[in-house]
Amino acid sequence: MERATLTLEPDELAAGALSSTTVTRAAGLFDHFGYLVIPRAFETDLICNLQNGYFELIARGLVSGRGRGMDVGDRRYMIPVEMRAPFDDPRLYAAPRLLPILERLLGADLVLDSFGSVIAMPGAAAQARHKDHDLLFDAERGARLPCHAVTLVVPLIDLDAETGTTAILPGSHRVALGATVDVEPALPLIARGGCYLMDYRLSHFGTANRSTRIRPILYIVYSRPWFRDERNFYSLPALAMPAEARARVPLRLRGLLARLEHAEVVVA
Ligand SMILES: O=C(O)CCC(=O)C(=O)O
Repeated sequence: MERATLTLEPDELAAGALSSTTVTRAAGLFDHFGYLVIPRAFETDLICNLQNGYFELIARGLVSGRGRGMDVGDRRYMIPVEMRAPFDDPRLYAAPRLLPILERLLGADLVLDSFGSVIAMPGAAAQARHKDHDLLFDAERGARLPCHAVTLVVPLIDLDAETGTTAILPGSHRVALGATVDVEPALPLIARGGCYLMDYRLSHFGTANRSTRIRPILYIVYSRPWFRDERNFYSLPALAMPAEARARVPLRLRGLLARLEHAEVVVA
């Protein structure tokens, strides 16, 4: 069992909502470890739809690695995903079992900052350890601040020792990248439906994919409204949703998706 794992109670799973005790426990674990693994965060049918949708994109050549995204390691690519069906499902970007935790961590006026995926091809070597973004201001001050952005990772296949996972250095959100963190990495090997949240300051790396299967994960970033990741999205679109999907966004979630107002639409 991972150190920072949030196990949901049967009544929370049935109701699809979290108790305030669970939200407080989740926020405390996240603040301490810098990450949180949440098995059974999503409904199985949603993950099946997302998996089918992603494999369809691959079949249509839209997730072909080079040219469609950015190399982020050996045979590993970051690929933007347009938020059209099934990726426009509010149960994904505003998951009822996750949104209360994200709101507690980032404030009620949090926004979706980017929506994409990382795909590790069969045989991909491990990534170099990194943080997705520098600490704010300088390392000493940035490490002491509350969290300003969170990455939600949603695996689209079951993660096991062969497919690999994301190796997470617990507590590394509180130190600069080069600083020694004397801890064993956490290796969330979770089944589909589970996810992990990572503080944007966390040191981590994708492990090798030793299987013959591709390993796609959705990589979705939420932030406080004053932070925008310009570092990783200078050439790739951070967010894209076609007009017909935008029209279906529930009113209560328009604030969360406010950045779509300025986002370009990627035509597949
Ligand atoms: O492939 C993974 O598991 C993680 C990828 C990642 O952390 C990154 O590209 O920043």
